[in-house]
Amino acid sequence: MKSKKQATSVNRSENSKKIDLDLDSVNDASTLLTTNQGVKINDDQNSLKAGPRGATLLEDFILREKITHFDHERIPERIVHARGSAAHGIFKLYKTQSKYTKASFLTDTSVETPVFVRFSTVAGSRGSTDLARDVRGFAVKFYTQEGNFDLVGNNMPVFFIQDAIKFPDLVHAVKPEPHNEIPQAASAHDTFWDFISLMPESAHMIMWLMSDRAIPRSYRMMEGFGVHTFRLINEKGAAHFVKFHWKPLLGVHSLAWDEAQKISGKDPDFHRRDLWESIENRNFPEWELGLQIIPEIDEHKYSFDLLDPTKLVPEELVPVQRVGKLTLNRNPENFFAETEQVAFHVGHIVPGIDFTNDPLLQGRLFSYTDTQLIRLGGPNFHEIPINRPIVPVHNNQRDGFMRQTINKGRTSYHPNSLGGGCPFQASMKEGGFTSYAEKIDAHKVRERSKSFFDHFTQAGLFYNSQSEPEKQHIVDAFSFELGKVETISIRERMLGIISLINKTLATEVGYKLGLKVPIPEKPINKSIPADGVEKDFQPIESKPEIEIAASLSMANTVKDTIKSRVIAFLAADGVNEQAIAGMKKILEENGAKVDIIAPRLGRIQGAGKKEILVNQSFFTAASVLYDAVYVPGGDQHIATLAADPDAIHFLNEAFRHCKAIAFEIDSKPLLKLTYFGKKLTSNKKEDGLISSEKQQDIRKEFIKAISRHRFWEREKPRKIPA
Ligand code: HDE
Repeated sequence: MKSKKQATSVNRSENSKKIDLDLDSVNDASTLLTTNQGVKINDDQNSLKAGPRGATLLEDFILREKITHFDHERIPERIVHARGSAAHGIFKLYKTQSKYTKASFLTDTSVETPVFVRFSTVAGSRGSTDLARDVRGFAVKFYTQEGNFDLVGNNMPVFFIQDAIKFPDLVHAVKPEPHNEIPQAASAHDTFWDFISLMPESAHMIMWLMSDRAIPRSYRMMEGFGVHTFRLINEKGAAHFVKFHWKPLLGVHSLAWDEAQKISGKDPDFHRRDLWESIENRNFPEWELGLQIIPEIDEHKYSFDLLDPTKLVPEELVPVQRVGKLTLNRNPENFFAETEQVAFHVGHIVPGIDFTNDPLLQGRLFSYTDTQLIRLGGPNFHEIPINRPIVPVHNNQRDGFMRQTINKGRTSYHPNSLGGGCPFQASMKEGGFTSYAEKIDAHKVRERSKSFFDHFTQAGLFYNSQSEPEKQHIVDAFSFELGKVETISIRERMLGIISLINKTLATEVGYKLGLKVPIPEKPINKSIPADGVEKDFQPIESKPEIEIAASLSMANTVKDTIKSRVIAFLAADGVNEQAIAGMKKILEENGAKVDIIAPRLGRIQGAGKKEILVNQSFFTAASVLYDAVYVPGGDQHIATLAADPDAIHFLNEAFRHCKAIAFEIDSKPLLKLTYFGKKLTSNKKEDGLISSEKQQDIRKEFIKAISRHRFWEREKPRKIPA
């Protein structure tokens, strides 16, 4: 056996060429080919046959093992959240939260808790695009010193439905339609909007889904939310309600919808690649864990019900306290073993954290174990390395498919005397989990609390809190999605629901759909109260505590960094190398990445005869994959680009998607050929267009512009070709 780091040859056959490999990528147990039973294989080229031209023998256990394993390489993908990407990291607490919880990872600031985080889209299958308009999963497994805690959240703080019993209906409606399996990873189809238009409780979530939050720039630039209200329990057994948040240190940023659709073609792995490369480049993604703490006494204080997962607690009412930092610093070694096999469960909690009666959360507590049984093939999925806690596991559970542990001894029951009574129950002092003793005194009913029946107030609050461009994007998203719906009555019914959220929004969407806003059908909540008589409850309208919540708009996010942004430099032979070098240096010093894009790969020659390495060509790159564009000067280079339609398209598209573009004064002949070049001749200053003619310090101005992310105001008037 060779040591792990030693270079070696992987194939020992006499005539084969020796290949030197870093043994990190090779199984370190042995360098010889073996069966799964460890038997060394002598011939991996031929199956066992009755003579060279004879039938293959059933006896060939090597062939059968190999083919059988291959046949089972794919496991059922997740029914939802199938498309995902993940990374390892650590969580570090800033300040003890012992006032609220006894969970050690939230009380002991000396501990670094290892984590594994998986981001996902919901509707698409495993191979679908990262860029779907969709909710993003944000699932975090904390390997704490008291066992695993999974915070299985999303990038939106609310959900479509209030009760778990509707989840299969929701998912059937959004998945590709059953007769023709169309469309993939998209909610823009009849069955989804049919369901939604009949489910008024989804109104708030639909506003988030139609907003730019559904098309993030990067997983690293998304917020995360635990969605449900949970409980924190302290050492004395006292409880507080809590909402969990993740706040990205790079701010919350999104793409343009046109851009997202194009990226789906140019690089459907865009988010996966972005996460992977950021970690490889040591631009470690970071979030702060935020807690909104609500005393138990305030349970009924608000105009909404804390147990209703279609409502959020505005930060303006209960501030988010940032208590620690999550840093993702290591990519998985093996996608299948880690990202695919990780099994999250909202029911994985540790002492100091507990549930509430949110009916969606209660249903999830059943679903996540059940789904792993089918997906990972049995009850032993906790033994897969990525799912194992870092603390020892001792119990009397035994056997089953794929059992890894070799339990020793005679006893697998409790109480026992033959095994000395082991394993023992843990007292509270020893860290044993005890459930919060919430008082329950009620009739058994299939009913929903009336406090869940205000479906439109927070949907309206969300809309009112958006900036003008964000509002416009919501109009566009509804117009796109409902425009793809074939059944006119569904479009109309949905328009009616939108009018209950905001009349102007409904009128604008109606205009785009060529439909009059109908008088909305009265949404009805069917319920059977305790007296057994079926009643229809009309939605209620509560008086919100606030009219606008600034925290809900991405316009108010962090906009002071260009860290990890990717900037395109367009160049051709004859480019001014000093301009390139100067701009590149300052952007990289500020944490951005630069790609030189030219008509061909290889090296180009600058005006001063210096060679410049090209990173991408117009064949391999596209403006939608970049955050900003820089056009250096140089007569010959500008003339070449001006004659290249791909270069002109690149610039037009970057302009259309509201990106920062910086150009040196001598690039004018190229810019004149672009859509926005005409604007340059006027003296009117266009935000985000930076020219060495107009700005004193083009480099400083460019950095400021990139950190603003996008200049959405540019979309007005909205007739920009590209
Ligand atoms: Fe999930 N959800 N969910 N969900 N969910 C799954 O579990 C389910 C809900 C969320 O990266 C499944 O292992 C039910 C809300 C994430 O592996 C499944 C209900 C929120 C992930 C399941 C919900 C989530 C899942 C599919 C309604 C945000 C991906 C595969 C009662 C707070 C985790 C799996 C990963 C995955 C069921 C609603 C988040 C089938 C029944 C609300 C991030 O068990």
